[in-house]
Amino acid sequence: MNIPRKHITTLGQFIIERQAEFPYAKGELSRLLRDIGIASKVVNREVNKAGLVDILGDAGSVNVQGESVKKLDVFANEQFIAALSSGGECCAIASEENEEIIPIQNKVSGDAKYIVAIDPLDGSSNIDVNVSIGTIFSIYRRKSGSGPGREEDFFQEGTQQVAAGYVTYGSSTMLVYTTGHGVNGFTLDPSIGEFCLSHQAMQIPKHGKIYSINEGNYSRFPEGVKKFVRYCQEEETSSGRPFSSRYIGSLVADFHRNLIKGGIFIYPPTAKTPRGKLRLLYECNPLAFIAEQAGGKASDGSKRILSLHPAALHERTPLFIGSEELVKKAEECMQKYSPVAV
Ligand code: P6P
Repeated sequence: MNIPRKHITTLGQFIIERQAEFPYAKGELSRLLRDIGIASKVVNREVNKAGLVDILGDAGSVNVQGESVKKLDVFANEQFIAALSSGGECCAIASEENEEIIPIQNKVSGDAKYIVAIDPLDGSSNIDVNVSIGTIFSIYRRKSGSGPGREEDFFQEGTQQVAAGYVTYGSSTMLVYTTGHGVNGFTLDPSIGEFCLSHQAMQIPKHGKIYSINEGNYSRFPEGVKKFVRYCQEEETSSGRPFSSRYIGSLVADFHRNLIKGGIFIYPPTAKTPRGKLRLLYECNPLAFIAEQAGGKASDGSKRILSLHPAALHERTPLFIGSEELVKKAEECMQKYSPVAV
């Protein structure tokens, strides 16, 4: 019996089909997204081999964050820089792994109109314990004229993003992205080497029952965050409480689970780290764009993440992100018990 094969839409086909959403588009953003998809497949291949090939372990160097760098971090960073530099659509990159921006000057990118902020391999401390890790990217139009992009091109509010997405390298590898017209997820089919549409028009459940926060830092949390955590732990069946605590310690994995199941992820400010740990440009802004496009919410505990104005490439911000109702409840607690950031 000839069983009709379910229609497969690859990432490349989807991007081209949806290109019509961009008036006056000449295909540059489509090619840029495809370049990122190709680099992700190369990184995925090495992530999957990490246990087999001597690519684990510290590369002996430390990155701009003062964290020991794993060889896979270096490899991933090199892959995305190479793909974006040769693709001809990007005129500058801001990477977590590089203190300064990487201006791109080649004969084609002289008039490249896009810049990319990227965390090439987030959660790298989980590489050698085989926990899901991820890539996070954010795309803006350049503000400067022509030639290589400049640092000031990156100091735009998150509302100016033209696209954002992440790749989660886990039990399966998925690429999830938005261009401001909803969120779509693609699962890598290794048998054909293609990202295939698997999660169309993703929406985060309004009523999440998961909270994700590193409770090991509880004693350092602002009073408002402590109150919210206790709210999640109270017995109150009509609201489904107590909620479940789920924390992987890998931002992309925690965010992806909450996007699908509903929930809230919090990386709060503390007295020791008043701006939290996560970076605005290449972690919080892209995930906030996706969260809002999926019907969720993202703030720093009071202000919308996408309205924050960056003044430095690696600046940090507290992050409250996920199901709208849970983020609003956490903001209420912060407003009532910790009105001023600690
Ligand atoms: P903590 C990984 O190092 C990372 O940057 C994110 O992926 C993750 O959400 C966070 O740090 C975990 O930080 O302090 O809870 O270990």
